Amino acid sequence: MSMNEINDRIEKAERYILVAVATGDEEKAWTSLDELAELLDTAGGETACQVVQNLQHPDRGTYIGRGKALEIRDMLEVQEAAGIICDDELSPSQLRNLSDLIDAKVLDRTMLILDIFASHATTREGKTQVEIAQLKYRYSRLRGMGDALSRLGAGIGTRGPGETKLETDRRVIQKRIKILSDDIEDMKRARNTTRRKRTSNAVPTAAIVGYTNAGKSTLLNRLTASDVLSEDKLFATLDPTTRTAVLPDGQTVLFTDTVGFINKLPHNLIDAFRSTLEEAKYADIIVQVVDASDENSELHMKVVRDTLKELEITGKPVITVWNKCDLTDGTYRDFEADASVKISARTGMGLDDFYDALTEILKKSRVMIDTVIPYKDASVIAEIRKYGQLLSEEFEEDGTHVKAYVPRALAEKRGLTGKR
Ligand SMILES: Nc1nc2c(ncn2[C@@H]2O[C@H](COP(=O)(O)OP(=O)(O)OP(=O)(O)O)[C@@H](O)[C@H]2O)c(=O)[nH]1
Ligand SMILES: [Mg+2]
Repeated sequence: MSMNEINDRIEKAERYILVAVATGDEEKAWTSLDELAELLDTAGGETACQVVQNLQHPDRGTYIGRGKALEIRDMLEVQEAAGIICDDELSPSQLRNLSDLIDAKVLDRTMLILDIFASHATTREGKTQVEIAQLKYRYSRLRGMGDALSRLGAGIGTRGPGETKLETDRRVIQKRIKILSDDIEDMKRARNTTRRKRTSNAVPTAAIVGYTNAGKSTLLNRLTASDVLSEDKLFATLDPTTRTAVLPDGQTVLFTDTVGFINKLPHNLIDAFRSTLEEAKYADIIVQVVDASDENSELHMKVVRDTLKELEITGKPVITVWNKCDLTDGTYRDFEADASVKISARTGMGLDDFYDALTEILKKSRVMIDTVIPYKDASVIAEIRKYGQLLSEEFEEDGTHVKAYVPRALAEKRGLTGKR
């Protein structure tokens, strides 16, 4: 291959002007634009410049207002930009009007996030979920906006999961959404079966949740000696991964790593990922990872709390883990959590505190048993050993006299009682 051919193959990064409307708090708009720039970087694009327009509310027809749109159109050439990316989800008419006004590519935050999800999805379930979200977004925007879509060419915002090409015919889209949704239902059934198997073992489960890039996968790897992909990119993880960890006191716990949350996470995506996030819904404990070194950690925690509420993942004990404390040494507390610890998943600092907090919470969800188990039920003792904490066992005439802490679920399943 000649050098020219090689150069042709290396796609030039697409450059975009990032645009936000501030409706009062301008600082917040700039912060959000910085995050949009990170998203663009993750998608392989480049930020040309950032623009904030102060308005009482986003313009219904053009998002930033006609005048500003024309101003930006004139900036495109100087900035060598392929188009603009708006920091909010545009309505179909905003998308169409803006696209006509600036006569270049127009993307929004949702399209960008969907694009990243599409390229990061690896499992069949993940790919299907992303494609549904993309198709739903397209479906509501196709009518009368062939132009805006064709301007996008083949770049960011048009990429489907894997090899699939994104469909542009409304009728075909509707059919495809139906097929994919049925597929998801099947996968969900399989997932439920696996989970039931797991819960019938009565092993406590903990879901690791948090803002994207907080260090969830790094923590999972640290706790369970695995090597789930972790990188300094947004949304490195899309599919939930469950691994076993053995705590210092010998007790087994299952940890599930989940997809990260982000401010203004597209609704279609939340819906699409509902089934994988059910792993968190059925967990006994929520481990919330926060990047303590990020100046926006408060906002991130609020987003995580709100998203969990929306997914109806509530009423569970929460351990808030302030991560990346190798980079910062402030005082961190979360008064809404049941426990709050400072750690570094990277260096291992503070892990003992984490284990202590976890053990303490697990104890509360465990019961003390003091009972005689007939010799023919020896397998129950094996279960206690595996999932609980055996304090003493004495061999008596009609069976083994056992004192132990066991998960409540196991006690109930085996009819183990507190008094002999
Ligand atoms: N300095 C420092 N960096 C960390 C720590 N934990 C994670 N990181 C880094 O933070 C980045 C993100 O880590 P991940 O574990 O991929 O984060 P995540 O929450 O799984 O992110 P997504 O899956 O993308 O939502 C990586 O570059 C990690 O190496 C830590 O304790 N200290
Ligand atoms: Mg991850």
